[in-house]
Amino acid sequence: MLPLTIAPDVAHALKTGGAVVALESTIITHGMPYPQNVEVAAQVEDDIRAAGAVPATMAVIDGVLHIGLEADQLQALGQAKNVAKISRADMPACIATGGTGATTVAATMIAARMAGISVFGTGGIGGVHKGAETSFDISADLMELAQTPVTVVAAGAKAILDLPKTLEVLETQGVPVIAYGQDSFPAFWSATSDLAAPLRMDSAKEIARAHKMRASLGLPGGQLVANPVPLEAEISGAEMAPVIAQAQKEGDEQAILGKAVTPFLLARIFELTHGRSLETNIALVLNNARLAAAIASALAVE
Ligand code: PSU
Ligand code: MN
Repeated sequence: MLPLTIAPDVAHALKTGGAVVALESTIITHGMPYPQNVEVAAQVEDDIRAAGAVPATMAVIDGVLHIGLEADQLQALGQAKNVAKISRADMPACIATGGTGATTVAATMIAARMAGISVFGTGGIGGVHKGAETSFDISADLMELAQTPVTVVAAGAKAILDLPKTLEVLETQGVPVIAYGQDSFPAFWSATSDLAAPLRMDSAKEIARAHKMRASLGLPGGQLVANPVPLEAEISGAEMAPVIAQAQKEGDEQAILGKAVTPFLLARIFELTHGRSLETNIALVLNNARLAAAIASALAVE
């Protein structure tokens, strides 16, 4: 038996065909420092409600999979130390052993699919790391997008990753990558990169239709919607490049590996930019939540 708790407002929306947006919790526990992490998590939920949808933040708490968290649970997660970061591989063991863990993009997609939630808003997805040709470090997020039918709204992929290789793997896996309102594939802190996105759409309605069409064709998997950070909040690629290179060099020197790589780089980049990267991160997460709410609303009426 699966220990599962669905928050009352989420359960109600799902039952009545209302719009619901899934949210991850690794961004809270491993992606941002306290107290901004908890403030942003609450603001994201407020913005989704203001847009007429219901937020469902996912986490495993004491062996129970939660679809939608209460404010005090968000607070506790945001302050807790040593919360596990759970992806597809870790989820069953975490639940079975009564553990507590924050869900990555992959694990959040799994939880969303189980609950019947089709749209998920986050910051950036995991991808192919630089040097993957020797480290084999490729995020499970990419394979999840290929098999779990959830549309994920992210600000592209972080420039700490190898973006061309990330796009190649997504193509190989048959994942539609849709830039929102522009041709360029966004690079998280920067609104554009020098890579063209494979697809472009200009409305939430089109994205909702494409989501439904994948199911109509009997295709597994979801879609990645790459939503550029608002221009007034971006940090240009030229400005980020040396910062990323520095963080990467330190990570290599300290032999940071596996799950620890992404949190290490995000924390170092926060320090190296004197907190500016976090301002940008917050702006893009809120922007993605609003687009996710619009897509979920469009899906609800289609
Ligand atoms: N993007 C952010 N902050 C984060 C992450 C992504 O802005 O904390 C997290 C997401 O949960 C994503 C995970 O699924 O990092 C990817 O980790 P890895 O590279 O270890 O697969
Ligand atoms: Mn990895």
